[in-house]
Amino acid sequence: MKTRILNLVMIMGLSSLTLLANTEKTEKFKVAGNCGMCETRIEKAAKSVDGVSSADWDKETKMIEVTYNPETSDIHKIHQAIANTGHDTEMHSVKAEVYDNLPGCCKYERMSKQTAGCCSGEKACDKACDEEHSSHGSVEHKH
Ligand SMILES: [Cu+2]
Repeated sequence: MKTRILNLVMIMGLSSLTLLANTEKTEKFKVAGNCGMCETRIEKAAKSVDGVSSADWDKETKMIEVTYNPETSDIHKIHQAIANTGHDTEMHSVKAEVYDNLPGCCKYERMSKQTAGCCSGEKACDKACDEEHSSHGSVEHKH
């Protein structure tokens, strides 16, 4: 009887683990960049954010696919981390001096300022978004 209860507890534990894993979100967005060096830099930046389990940037399509846990991380942080290393994203543009410090081969064509994701005006910024943005350091925001 005791083992049966134990088994039941284990099964419940396992299924809640599965539930946790299911809360992971995968999102794709555009990140400006050129070469393999950019790819390494972008993916490293994305993965440096807590809660991000994978990041894969494609230098042909300029799209990054990130898988993260929305409970411990959020997409803004990921955009911000990438922009901090010198790469424009749909939400954040890089400060000129950060961009200037990139190696020559990585000097990509700057993204148009019109593409700012949450702040494009199509979708009003919510409070969390504003707070997140107000804490920006080296990132220039597109408001
Ligand atoms: Cu590069």
